[in-house]
Amino acid sequence: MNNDSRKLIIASNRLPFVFERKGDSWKLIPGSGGLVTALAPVLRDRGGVWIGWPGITGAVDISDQLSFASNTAGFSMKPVHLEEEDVRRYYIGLSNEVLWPLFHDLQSYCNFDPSYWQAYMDINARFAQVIGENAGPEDFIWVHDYHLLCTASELNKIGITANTGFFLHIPFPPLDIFTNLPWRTEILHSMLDYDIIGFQTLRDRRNFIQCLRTFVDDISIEGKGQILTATVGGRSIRIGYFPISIDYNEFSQMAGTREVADAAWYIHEDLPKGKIVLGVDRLDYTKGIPYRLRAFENLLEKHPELHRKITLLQVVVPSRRNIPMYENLKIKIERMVGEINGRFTRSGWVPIHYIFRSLDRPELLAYYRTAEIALITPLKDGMNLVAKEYCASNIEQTGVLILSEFAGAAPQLKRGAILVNPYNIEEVSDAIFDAWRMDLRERRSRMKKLQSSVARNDIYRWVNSFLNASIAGNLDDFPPVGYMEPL
Ligand code: ADQ
Repeated sequence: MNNDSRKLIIASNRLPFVFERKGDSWKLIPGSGGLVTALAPVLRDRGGVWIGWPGITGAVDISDQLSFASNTAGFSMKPVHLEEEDVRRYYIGLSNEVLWPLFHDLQSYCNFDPSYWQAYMDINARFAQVIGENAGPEDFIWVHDYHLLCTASELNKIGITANTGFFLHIPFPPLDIFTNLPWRTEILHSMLDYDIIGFQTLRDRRNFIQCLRTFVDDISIEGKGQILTATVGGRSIRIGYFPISIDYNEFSQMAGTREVADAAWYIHEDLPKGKIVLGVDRLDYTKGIPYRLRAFENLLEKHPELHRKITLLQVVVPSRRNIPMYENLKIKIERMVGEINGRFTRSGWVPIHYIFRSLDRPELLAYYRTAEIALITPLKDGMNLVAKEYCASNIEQTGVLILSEFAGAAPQLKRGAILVNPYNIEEVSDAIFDAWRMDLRERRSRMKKLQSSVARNDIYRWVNSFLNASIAGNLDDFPPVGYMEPL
């Protein structure tokens, strides 16, 4: 795969650009999600096609903008068109009101509306159609994430024979939770039409295998190490785990620029009172922001000596605003920030600074570089790239990472981070206190461990590892990517 001429076809729900209306025309904005951050540099380097929904509905001609986006990005982009009703049932519905909460173990947030399923399958078939129009038999088709679990079976139906791979960016839930899914067997069987299936962590793969053993008749699973082989109906499917990462060098080099250094200086100049605790998340109930705010409040209650000496800077990037639960979460966060600030603010010191907008890269890096403590406490997360970005950007090596044990990044980063249960408010509050008073030597030693682990296992290693696993002849010798130890 590395040095042959087979094209790489990427399919994901969204194209790596967002189209936003500006009067009579459309403006292109680079996407901000983890998937875009991870894959754009790779496609740019090797060329290929990215297939996805441009994010707008209706009969709008965006071909000029797509050509422009393709030229700018350095790879071709092909759109999959969705109508309002498709968005409502496939995207908001099955993807984000069923699979997203269920796969993050939040089954009480699910809306198992029966009308969602057919729409989900229809759109997976539409993606397959566009993939089929762009892929030759020798190409490798790499499909991403929970919106497209069933695309391989639709590719089969239209006779596409190219090799296919699938990577799930979010967690795969334990059997007890997955069992609740009304379409559990259909989904598992469809997933088995991919030639290789990748998960973020050993935890996710273990859950998936357990579900396969429970719901798929006559399946056998063999092998050990990073890649297993499942055999069913005369077909073999590779199943592995591939912890995603970041472009470490790009982050650390950019964090060292004058522009970022100046911006970082201004951030601390504005907040001269002690240490900054940084939270950076997409607006999402899986990221645990309300629990985090409670933990910070608990810290201020227990440690009056920290008043005026610590500030929580919570950055939230707007996301999925068309889904009511997300709008409610925003209101909840703003109310909590207001209440805590109302209680503790003193002249010259506001304990929580709240930013609700997307930041450009240098600004984001300035926050990473200058914050003494990063507080990253998702209730569950496939990986969490913010944790890795913080480490890469903390070039003075004085920062402390507090990380949820339920983030996919936890097994890799546990030797340098302080791991916490995000639901345990007392524990998180104690962890902030420990980080606040940690001496310089320990901070340095922990940050060095974190940085060397993220630098070794960067995004390029992730992509190579997935693509090599897709074609490797002998899996016994398959080199493990990154860390192997389970949590
Ligand atoms: P996300 O849920 O989006 O990704 P994450 O991995 O943390 O979560 O990635 C978020 C990305 O958004 C980061 O690259 C970060 O730089 C960027 N970002 C965050 N706040 C921002 C801000 N205010 N302004 C600009 N950019 C901001 C999904 C899964 C994760 C998995 C990734 C990749 O949910 O678990 O790690 O895909 O597989």
